[in-house]
Amino acid sequence: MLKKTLIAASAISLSAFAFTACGSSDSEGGDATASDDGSFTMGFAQVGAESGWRTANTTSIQDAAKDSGVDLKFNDAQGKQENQIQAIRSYIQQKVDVIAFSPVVETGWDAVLQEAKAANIPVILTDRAVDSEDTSLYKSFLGSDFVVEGQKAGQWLVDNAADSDVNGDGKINVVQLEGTTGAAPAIDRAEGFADTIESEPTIEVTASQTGDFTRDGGKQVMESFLQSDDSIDVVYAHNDDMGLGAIEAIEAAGLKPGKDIKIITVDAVHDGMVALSEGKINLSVGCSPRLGPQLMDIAGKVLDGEEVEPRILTEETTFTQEQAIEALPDRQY
Ligand code: GYE
Repeated sequence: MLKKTLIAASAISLSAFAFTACGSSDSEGGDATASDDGSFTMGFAQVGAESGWRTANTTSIQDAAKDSGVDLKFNDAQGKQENQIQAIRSYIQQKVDVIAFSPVVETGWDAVLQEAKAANIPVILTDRAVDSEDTSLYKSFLGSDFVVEGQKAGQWLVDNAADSDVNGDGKINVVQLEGTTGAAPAIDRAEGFADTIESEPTIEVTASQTGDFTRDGGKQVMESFLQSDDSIDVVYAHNDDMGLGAIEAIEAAGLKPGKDIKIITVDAVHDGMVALSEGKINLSVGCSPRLGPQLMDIAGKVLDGEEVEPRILTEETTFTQEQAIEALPDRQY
């Protein structure tokens, strides 16, 4: 037991060293105030690099930190909650001024968030929610409303039900590619969609499985769906990347994505928008990854002692094939 604790402790201090070595902060931190010139140190614990959305989100955060003179310490947790917890603990040890993170899953954050609170380091949730009942554990949650995104996806299908019974059996059979199990966007996008399609009894989700928000995951799950079911009318993918993986599987099976099987995705980031403009995706629900500028702004306010809203929503839209063709030339992600 003691040995285990020692190993764990040395792993943490080793990684703390690794983080320190990459950063260059001379801030005292831990006192929840920015320095006189408004600059501060932020520790950011990112989910990983699982999707085009995530890559654009990371770029936005890094660019915004640079633009606002924030000393950013950045960690990529490779999709693992334990890595994120370790990164947050390291930021606490380093006494950063503020911690921001995008929680890979909703549950299991109370202990580490209590440690940050005890160290007087404010925390800002970015993009994804935690299910902690104690909302004093974080100052604000910035990001999209994923339930609404699921509702928009469902509403499009309800509105286009007449054209979506591709195989003509009188039912609209939907297969769902879920995001990472336990992640807020996977839970909420499934819920919003399910609630909305209830108004159209011919629509039914016949199979649903996680593709972990990755292209490969989406491809593999779609391959197995196609092998066991030849009556699929629609794919609802919780992000573009899984939809793009599904497109590969559908084409490999000799079918036309967007025609023989309709595809609805969420994110509307670059590669998804291209597939949409080519007619391979039928609708993509927008979810902006460009949270960096707003995040730096909120962090600055928190450190200045200003009140911030506990929930800050980003505004989103949806894209049809025609709208994707129009939007693509000026789109930065
Ligand atoms: O939709 C997906 C990514 O949390 C909103 O995570 C984000 C989701 C996004 O992997 O592509």
